[in-house]
Amino acid sequence: MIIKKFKAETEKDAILLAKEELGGDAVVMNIKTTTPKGFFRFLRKPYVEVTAAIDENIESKPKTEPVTEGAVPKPALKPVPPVANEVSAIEKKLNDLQGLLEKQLNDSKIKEIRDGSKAAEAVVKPSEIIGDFSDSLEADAHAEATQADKNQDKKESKLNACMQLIYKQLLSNEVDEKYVNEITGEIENSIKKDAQLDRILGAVYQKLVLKLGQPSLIEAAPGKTKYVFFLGPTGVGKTTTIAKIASSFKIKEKRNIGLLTADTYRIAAVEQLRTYANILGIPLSVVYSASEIQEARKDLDRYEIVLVDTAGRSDKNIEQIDELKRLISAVPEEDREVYLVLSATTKYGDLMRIAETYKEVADYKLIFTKVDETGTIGNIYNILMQTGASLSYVTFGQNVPDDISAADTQAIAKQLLS
Ligand SMILES: Nc1nc2c(ncn2[C@@H]2O[C@H](COP(=O)(O)OP(=O)(O)OP(=O)(O)O)[C@@H](O)[C@H]2O)c(=O)[nH]1
Ligand SMILES: [Mg+2]
Repeated sequence: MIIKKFKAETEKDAILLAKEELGGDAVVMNIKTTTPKGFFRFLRKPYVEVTAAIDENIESKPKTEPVTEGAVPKPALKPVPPVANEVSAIEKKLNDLQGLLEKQLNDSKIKEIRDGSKAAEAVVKPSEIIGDFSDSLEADAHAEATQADKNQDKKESKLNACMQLIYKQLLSNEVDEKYVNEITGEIENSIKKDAQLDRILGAVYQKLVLKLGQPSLIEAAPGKTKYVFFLGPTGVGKTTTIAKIASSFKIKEKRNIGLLTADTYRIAAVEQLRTYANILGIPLSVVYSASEIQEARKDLDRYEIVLVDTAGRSDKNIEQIDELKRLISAVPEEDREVYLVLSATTKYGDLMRIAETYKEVADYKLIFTKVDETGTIGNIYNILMQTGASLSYVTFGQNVPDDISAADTQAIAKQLLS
């Protein structure tokens, strides 16, 4: 991975410079507008500094080739030869990095999330952070580079030491060890042995973002009604999430939407959704069994999108899971989308079991709720890797409609490294 900075008067020009030098596959990692400081600041113009990166492997290929995920075998992390001084030096850098990240998180937007004052845009832009990785480590990394080529063994031990620290960092954020091995193995196989720490971090960050993929959100099908089912265990936040999404569709996007609930299991469940439906002015239909969906569709087929609430179901109750299957099958596959709602606070083992059971019900996309209630989000990564499902939304609080956003995979990757 090569990380370079490009300065120009405008953001557009700086990105152009980056693309010219690094090629079309270059990834913009940070954009910083700098206002001149000091006595002669009036004589200097503000400028924009873009930090861009390109995978070295990609650079050696023709520049038009798309970035592909390397299917490189992933050996477990090799034990690091004891190079105590180097390890502690790198450890210090990572600690500095951690301090920097924590300061940024506390200072700025995460605080806003906790205060409940911002929604989608409140997720910290990890590109800002990765820029700071480079800034804070640049000088050290340069000094390191001049020493690094003394001999091959030393280079390898340095790389191993860096990788092991990143390895520990991912583990401490509860990324499953097998996925940590996968990531670090792929990076070790693709990065130069004498790569500097900021480059290694950048490469891991980029790898995480690629593996997390782009969020896949609810989409209307032109001329047809899309039925969007929300499934999941009890109390994870299905109904609240539906209310948040319904509000956004109705108020921000001015879409013609309907609500349907099949959750007649709890007496208060229908009333909960009806309250939101009344506030938002969205019609609500209720069905008591899968067979009633066909009848309800006669009326609901005039809406663009129908959000369907279901009763929380234990993955251990086969009968309930079968009932869910029947409910979903009442709508043809091409007219439906299924979202499995999981709480980020659920234990990894339970999440794995739930995700597997619901696979039998339908192909689903994932929504993670209650990310505000946990300090470690490794499970989001783990379940994505385990299921191969796409991530869609994350929710981070009880406030309807604010506490939801499309999953920001850059923010997640950054948090996994912080
Ligand atoms: N902290 C936090 N609480 C949430 C979030 N989403 C939902 N909740 C809360 O979780 C509780 C359960 O939410 P519901 O929407 O009723 O959950 P459900 O999955 O529909 O529950 P059942 O219908 O009983 O299966 C409520 O107190 C919500 O306010 C979130 O992102 N963060
Ligand atoms: Mg509910």
